[in-house]
Amino acid sequence: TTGTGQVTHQAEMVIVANRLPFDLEQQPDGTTRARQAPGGLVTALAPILSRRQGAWIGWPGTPDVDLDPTENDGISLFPVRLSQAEVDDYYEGFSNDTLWPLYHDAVNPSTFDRSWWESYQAVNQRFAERAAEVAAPGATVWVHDYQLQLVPQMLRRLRSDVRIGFFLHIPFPPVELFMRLPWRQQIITGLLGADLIGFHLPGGARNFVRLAKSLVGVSTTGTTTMQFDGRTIRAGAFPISIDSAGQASLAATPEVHETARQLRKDLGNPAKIILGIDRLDYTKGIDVRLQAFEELLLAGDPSVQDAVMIQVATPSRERIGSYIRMREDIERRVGAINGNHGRIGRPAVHYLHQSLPREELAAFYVAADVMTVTPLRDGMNLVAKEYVACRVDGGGVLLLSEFTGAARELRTALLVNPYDTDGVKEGLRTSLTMPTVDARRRMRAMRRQVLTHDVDRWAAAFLSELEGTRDVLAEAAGR
Ligand code: ADQ
Repeated sequence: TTGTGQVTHQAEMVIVANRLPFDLEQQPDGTTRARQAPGGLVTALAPILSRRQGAWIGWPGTPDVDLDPTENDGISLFPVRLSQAEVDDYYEGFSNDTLWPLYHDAVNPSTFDRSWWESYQAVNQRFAERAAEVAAPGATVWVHDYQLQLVPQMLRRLRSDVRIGFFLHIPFPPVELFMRLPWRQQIITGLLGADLIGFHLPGGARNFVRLAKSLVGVSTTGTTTMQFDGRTIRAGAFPISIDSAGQASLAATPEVHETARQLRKDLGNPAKIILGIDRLDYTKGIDVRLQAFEELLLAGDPSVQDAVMIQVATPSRERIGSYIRMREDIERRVGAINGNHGRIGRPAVHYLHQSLPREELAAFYVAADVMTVTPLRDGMNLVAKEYVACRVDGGGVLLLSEFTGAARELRTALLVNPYDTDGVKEGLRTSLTMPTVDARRRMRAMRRQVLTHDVDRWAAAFLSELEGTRDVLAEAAGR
């Protein structure tokens, strides 16, 4: 598929996502090359994709460049071109400044801009057309996430023969919030082009079905099966996970062990290490945990004597106003805590605004006595699961927000309401002072959950429901 850009009806399985799983770059000789380590989603889908002439359609990450299709690890990659204006309006605008805040409980106000909506439609149409070109007759097409909610219906109009699945990686909001969206009916209709619509939680599926009934008039059988346009459409819960075994074996390597030991030493061998790892996003509640830590320090609480906090925040969406303001707020708070409570060579909070390699993240997880995951709202939260998978020693405490998808599965985490500052403080104090037997018992139950429910199982569950067979399970198990 390299070179000509002429591709027709050949892939049995097509993934459509805003981003390609690899960054693509043009070589001096004009050919395209993939770089960067693959993420969790592609790791899970790669074996299935390579068995089925799989293709992945997505934006390569740089605006205004035309790249030829290429192949990497047995997956055909089809780049979709986005102009700088489309990155501004479709991606940063409509996706990340309209839908993202609205779908996350409106924790920040959404901007409703009609020109962004125009751009969102145009880009969704382009993705749908690309998928229509690439898919083989009767192929399975799996569309991902909030940036592409119109693709299922647009693709169905072009190709009524293909089977279409859609998975939403973020929460699907309560009906009252969704109703604010000026284009609510179009979004619901767009999604109804799919045969199966997947959410992390049953509540998301229920919200969707209620809206489809009231806005589009679908009829329903049971709670999750809808009839629309002469077709049957199902909505369901498919909680995503990680490559649990891969994460655990990474954490068990001597290199990671040594890096973790060195980290503790570099920190001056504190009594406790408190860790946060997030994309720098206002939904993640980074301010919540800083506030709780600071209040315990201020009160001279014995639990934080000789504790240090590490906050790793991956740079994210750095051109959007709300992200710029939030970053300033977090960095000011970190400065204030260190100014008030640090000593020379011993800051109270270590803050890294950096993206780190997987090995290094694993060492942070291994070193951390308390992992703080305190989002105001989060679809799942894979960081919580990565921490659990990395604790091959059976130690560590997870302080987890109730408002994450992960909280439904990791029942023995220490659950907190991130809006309740006293509750988070109490949770942090409890985490720091928890008796080892109690901590280990909780961690044991969480490890059982994460190790038996990995991302392969998630992909297989979704695809077998979409295709109405158990074959995918066998396929995944046989790898
Ligand atoms: P995100 O909002 O990005 O995902 P999350 O699920 O926690 O949130 O995934 C973040 C990933 O980025 C993790 O794999 C983590 O290891 C990695 N990461 C974080 N900080 C990093 C750093 N500094 N350097 C390198 N890597 C870092 C969205 C939804 C979630 C949902 C996922 C998957 O918002 O709710 O769980 O998709 O569906």
